[in-house]
Amino acid sequence: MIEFTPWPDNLARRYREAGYWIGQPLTRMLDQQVATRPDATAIVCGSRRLSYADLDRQSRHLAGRLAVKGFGHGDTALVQLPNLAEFYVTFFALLRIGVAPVNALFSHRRLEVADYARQIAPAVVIGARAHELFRDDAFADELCAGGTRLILLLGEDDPARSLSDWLASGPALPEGAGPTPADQVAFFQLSGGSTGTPKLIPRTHDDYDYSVRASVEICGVTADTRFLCALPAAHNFTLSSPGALGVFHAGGTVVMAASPEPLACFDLMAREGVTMAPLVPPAVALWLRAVEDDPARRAQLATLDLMLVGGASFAEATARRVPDILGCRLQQVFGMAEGLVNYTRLDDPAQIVFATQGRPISPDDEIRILDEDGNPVPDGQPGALATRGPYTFRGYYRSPDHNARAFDADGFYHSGDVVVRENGYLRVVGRIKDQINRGGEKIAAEEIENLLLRHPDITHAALVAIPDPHLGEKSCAFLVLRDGVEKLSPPALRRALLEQGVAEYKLPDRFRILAQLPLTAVGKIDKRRLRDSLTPETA
Ligand code: OOB
Repeated sequence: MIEFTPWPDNLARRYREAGYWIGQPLTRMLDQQVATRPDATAIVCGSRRLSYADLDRQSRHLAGRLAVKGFGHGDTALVQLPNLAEFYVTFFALLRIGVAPVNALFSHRRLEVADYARQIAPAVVIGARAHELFRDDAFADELCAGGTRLILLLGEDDPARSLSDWLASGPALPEGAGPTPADQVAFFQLSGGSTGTPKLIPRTHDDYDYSVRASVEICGVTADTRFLCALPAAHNFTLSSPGALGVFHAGGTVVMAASPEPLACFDLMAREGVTMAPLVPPAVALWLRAVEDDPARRAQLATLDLMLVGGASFAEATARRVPDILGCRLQQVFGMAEGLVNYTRLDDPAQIVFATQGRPISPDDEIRILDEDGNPVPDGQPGALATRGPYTFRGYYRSPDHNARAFDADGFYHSGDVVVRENGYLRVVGRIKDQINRGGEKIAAEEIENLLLRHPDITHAALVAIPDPHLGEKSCAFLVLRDGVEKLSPPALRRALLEQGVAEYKLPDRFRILAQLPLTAVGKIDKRRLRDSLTPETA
């Protein structure tokens, strides 16, 4: 069994009695579709169309071969696949035999992937030759030296290691193989992070399945839904809010796209009749501009009924343009990989839809909004968000110190967001966690500061958010250099970071060299002053 912090018994009982936790593995959604409509299209991926029967069969092939080799409960897997059908086939295969995956983003590089491997010691690694990490065998060999027993790669020639071969055929599942119990860890989500190392979030079948089923209701997903997966498939938003899993639950179709780039997506949407699309705010801005530049393109979006926007702050003025220009309804989503997801509702008045980030999924999502002393603030006042509920986790994987800070004595998770609540609806107005939200991609300041400090010429480093008209936020690194060193060029600094294997989206957009960093009264780096020192021109 994989260790995790469970919910206290009284709450677990409540969540079961309320019908949130149904005691079934996540694979039940696939089983249900295969039993009722096996020939319906589950996934469109380039020129390939996978029916639910195909998705089930391929995932059983991989599950069978893994199980026969002895992989099963207690094992973990590290998966890094691009937005292709294989992502879901692999996900269900692993769940089917109780191997818990971490799904790394395809933009993650050596630093992130190696750190996930260090944390979970994966028995299996599933990657792609198209990713630089697996272009040659050096990294794979390292993983094997560290205890990984099997590496499978997409785009591999050797049949023993070719993911495609393992999906093409396989034995039946051996007696006794099956998913982990529903109240145990099914897989790990990735935290956006605010500390030096990325944290992993254990999610159980019970809790995740509830968030998916409830999201399907709230977002109106049906068997007729044709859902665009253009953001990273592994992200909580695209996976479960309502995400591809919501679509599989309802028996609809997931249409895979490599990125949210508007022109490619528009062609795909017109061809496949896409009805629902989740996007981050910067992508919405690109879509709006693409249609404004050439209004004839709007015809390609004729079938688009609902756009979900979340992951980062969405300006009300931009939100208001969505229905007119793109010709679809808007639903705002404020969620987190740790659990809590808020949606505006489809029957909410326009003012709520445009100006708030919605309300929680569940009547049993408990929300506290707290002042600096931890006391509740009145409605309408900003405060720090704390929450617990039937699908909000109770602890990061093997991170006792961090958990002691992220959770309070009542088991509420403090998300680090500053929100205002009015009539039960939340608006996200700020952040206290030391994180940069670069168009929905999260950067933990401390992680990048630590990497910068490894540079021999840097003595102090502070990464802060700067406002950006396109991405919402970009990052600026303030640096103090070693005595005698006058200059470090931004390209050289970026190169030094890339050489450490960090994902490109985490590279600072700007660098500023200072003689010293301003300190607060208690001697911490005064990031507010650093942020304020960046006027729009210098930003
Ligand atoms: C989603 O998940 P994560 O884990 O990448 O990031 C969570 C954080 C939140 O704590 C908040 O700081 C920010 O992203 N965020 C938003 C937001 N949605 C997320 N900030 C402002 N407005 C929003 N609408 O980003 C995520 C997970 C599930 C569904 C949607 C987004």
